[in-house]
Amino acid sequence: MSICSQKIRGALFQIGVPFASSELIIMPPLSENYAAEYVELRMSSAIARSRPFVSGYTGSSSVENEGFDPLAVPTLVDHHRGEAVADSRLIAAYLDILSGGALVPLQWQNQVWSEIAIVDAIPHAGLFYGANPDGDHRPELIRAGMQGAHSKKIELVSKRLEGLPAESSLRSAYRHKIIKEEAGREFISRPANMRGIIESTKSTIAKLDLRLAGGGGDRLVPEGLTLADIFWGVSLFRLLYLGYDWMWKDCSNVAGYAECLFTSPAIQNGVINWPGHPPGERIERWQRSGG
Ligand SMILES: N[C@@H](CCC(=O)N[C@@H](CS)C(=O)NCC(=O)O)C(=O)O
Repeated sequence: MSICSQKIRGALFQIGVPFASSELIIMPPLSENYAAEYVELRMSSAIARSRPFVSGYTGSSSVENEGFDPLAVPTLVDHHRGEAVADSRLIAAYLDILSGGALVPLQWQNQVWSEIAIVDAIPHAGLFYGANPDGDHRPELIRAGMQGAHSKKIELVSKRLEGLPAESSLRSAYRHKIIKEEAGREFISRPANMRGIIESTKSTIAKLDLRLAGGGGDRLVPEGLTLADIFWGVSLFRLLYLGYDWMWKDCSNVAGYAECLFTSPAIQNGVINWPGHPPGERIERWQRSGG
C-alpha cells in the first residue's frame, strides 16, 4: 500500500526489468521497516549520507520538505551492482538511467522532473493518516487502521531505540523518526492543518488540469508514458481510493487523464492489481476481478 513503493513498481513494470519485491508490513504492530537490519541497509544509500534526517512534518513525505526518513520504504537493492538506493524520486532516476532513458525522454526532462517534484510534494501522508474534518470518505479499513497510528509507531520506534546498543550509529535515525511521528500526530489532530492540505491538494489538481489543457487534454508531454505519468497515476489513484476524487469533479482534463493512466499496464500491474491492494468501492471498476 505504500504510495512511494507503488511509484517504483509502476516504473519497474514500465521498463520491464525483472525484480523481486521484499514486502515489509509497514503498519503497527509489525512495522517491519523499523528492524535494525533494514534501517542499516537504508543508511548505506547515498541519499542517507547527503541529506539531513527528517525533523518535522508538513503532510508530505518529500525529502525536500521533510528531510530523509531512515525508517521508511521503499529501498531498491541493485544486486548486480551491490548498491542500495533510497527515496522514490532517486530510485526512479536510477531506473531511468538503467533503462537508457526510457522513463524520462531527453527533450522533456524539465517538464517531467518538474511534474515529479509536484507529485512528491502532495501531502499524501497527511491525507492518508488524517481525517477530513468536513467529511471523512476514507475506506473504513483505513479510517480504523489510522486511529492512533502515530502513537503506536512512536511506541514501537521507542522500544527499538531502547534495544539499540549505546554506541549504535542508528540511534540518531530512530530519534529522528520519533520526532517526525510526534510532529505528524500533532499535525493531523488540528482541523485547520487538514483543511490546509486538502485545499492545497485541490489547487495542485486544478493547476494540473490547466497544464493538461495546454497539452491537448490528455497528455503532459506528447511522448508515450513517462515517469511523470506514472507518478501522477499513482497519486490520482490514491486520492480516488481515499475518496478525494471530488477534487477533479470540475477538471475534465484530469478526469480523462486519470482514466487513461488507470488502464495503463504500469499502473494496472504495479498498483491497482498488485496483490494485496485492498478492494474499495471507488476503485472496484479498475480492479481485475479476483485481482
Ligand atoms: N521520500 C520518501 C518517503 C518514504 C515514505 O514516507 N514511505 C512511507 C510509505 S509511502 C513509509 O515507509 N511509511 C511507514 C512508516 O513511516 O513507518 C520516498 O519517496 O521514498
